Amino acid sequence: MMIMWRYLRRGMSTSTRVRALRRSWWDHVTPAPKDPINAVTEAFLADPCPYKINLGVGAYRDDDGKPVVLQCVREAEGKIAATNFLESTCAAISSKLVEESAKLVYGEDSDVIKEGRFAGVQALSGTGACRLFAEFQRRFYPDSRIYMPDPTWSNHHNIWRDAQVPIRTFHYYHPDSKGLNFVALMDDVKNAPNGSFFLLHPCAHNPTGVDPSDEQWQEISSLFKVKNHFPFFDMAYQGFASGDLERDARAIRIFLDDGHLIGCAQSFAKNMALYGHRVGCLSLLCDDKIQAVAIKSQLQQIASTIYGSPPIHGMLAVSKILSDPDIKAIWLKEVKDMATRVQRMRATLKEALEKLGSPLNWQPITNQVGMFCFSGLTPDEVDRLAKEFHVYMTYDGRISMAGVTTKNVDYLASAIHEVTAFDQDGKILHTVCA
Ligand code: KET
Repeated sequence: MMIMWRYLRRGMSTSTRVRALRRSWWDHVTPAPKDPINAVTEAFLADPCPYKINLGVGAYRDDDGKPVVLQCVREAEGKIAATNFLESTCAAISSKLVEESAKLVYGEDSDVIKEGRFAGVQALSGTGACRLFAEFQRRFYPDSRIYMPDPTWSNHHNIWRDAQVPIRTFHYYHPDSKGLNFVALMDDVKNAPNGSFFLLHPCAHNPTGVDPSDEQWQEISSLFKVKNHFPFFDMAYQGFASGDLERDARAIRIFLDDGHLIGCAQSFAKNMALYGHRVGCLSLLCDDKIQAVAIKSQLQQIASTIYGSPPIHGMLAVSKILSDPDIKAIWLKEVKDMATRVQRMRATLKEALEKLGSPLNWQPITNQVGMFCFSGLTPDEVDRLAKEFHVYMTYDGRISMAGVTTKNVDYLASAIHEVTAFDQDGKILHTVCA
């Protein structure tokens, strides 16, 4: 600044002065690191190849590879379009959304619902719900950390980092077995300081597709009780693991039965295919109604300073779907259909790789659940898939199974077989089962 004023005093022209001032404001701003998932979409869009495949972002696609508008959403939109909403009715419907969302997670007949022992707010999809909670955690437990699984959805790290909550990871995935590293996970839970915050994926873990069994969840919950840890569940794929929303809530119900106070971020981006509408919910269980009122007001206050209030259109549709029994029945069937299509593609991809004589073990494709398959493909192999075969996925080898269709699955299998069995010069890479 001092140097600049010296220049100004020496009689620079006005435009030079303005430019000097402008340069000084933003010179230090460099490009942010690319988001690993959005970077895949960008590379895919820039590729002119007609048979390219996008297996990056975890958003549902139909068997033609197209985004879907679910029938339940069409029905709900038909009903809400006829109504003229006043501000007060929107607030009431937002509360309805929160109540119905909480029922999905904690159970229609659960005591927390009957007694109103939860604080919930509408949130900007799953990301917004996580961000609100991270901010809440920092405000009310400023010295706490968050423990998250290794690996986890890449944005979890950014969200808690931006909220200035220190991050620790806990063991989760075993690359050799391509399954859960349960022993190491339990050790990490045990060794964390008592009263730590833990981020858990209740079903369809992203990116691994590996979930603990009910018995393992039970053990985790019991250890959380002993250690007095706080479980925060990020529920972005309810319905996608098993096709049944109740079944996919079982991990949370196990914790609930053990008497934990729980936090939960919910997203309707995938299970209602409403990605662009940003509809979600954050709920925190409380000891009583008085606590619930206080916590809700704090969450609302955090939201109001960041974005005011959330958009209403998607919220109206989701509220309608959840509260109208006929439309809800359509939705439950559609969730089942989406999950079944993804499961079918898992089986088909595995079979196709085996038919090609791939020497690798592809069993994990069907053992894993949810939207993703953590394939074990290396960054080099992922790179070759994009450059030689126009198949795009994140560098950690995560395949969004929602992008696999009956039309592209054979091509995908041969591309994966090529990059895993042969090097770029056609030399054989593997001869025995890995
Ligand atoms: N939690 C998890 C575990 C998750 O995978 C996502 C999105 C979100 C929260 C955020 O969801 P939303 O409701 O859209 O805010 N994951 C996929 C999409 C993305 O990154 O945007 C993905 O991993 O591809």
